[in-house]
Amino acid sequence: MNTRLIISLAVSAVLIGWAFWFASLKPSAEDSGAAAPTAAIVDGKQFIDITAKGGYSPRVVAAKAGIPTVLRVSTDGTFDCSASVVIPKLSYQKILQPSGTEDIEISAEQAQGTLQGLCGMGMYNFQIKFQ
Ligand SMILES: [Cu+2]
Repeated sequence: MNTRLIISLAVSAVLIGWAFWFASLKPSAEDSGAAAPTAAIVDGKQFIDITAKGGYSPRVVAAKAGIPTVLRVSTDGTFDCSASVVIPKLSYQKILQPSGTEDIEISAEQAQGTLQGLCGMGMYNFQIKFQ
């Protein structure tokens, strides 16, 4: 009887802790939009560089909407889950090499609004703001 109670208390403590942790992640994803680095445009094509290692940097990139874009994700000894990149809007999902670069093509039509990328677990994210 007692062990059951202890187990159920422990389980609810973990669940509550998890919910708080999740809730605390949301605002930090939004408020980093102030000083967003801007993507470089070379010969009508846009290049965005993001480094994946213990998260993504920069977290927010400002880009021009409606032009073909290459998202270049670099890894450098990345053995955490940020090497597992998911971009829901592009139906993109790939586990990158621990060190290297990966070019992800974004068509002019896809370069609209905010494009969000996540790690495989959804704990790290980055945003490309096409405007
Ligand atoms: Cu993760």
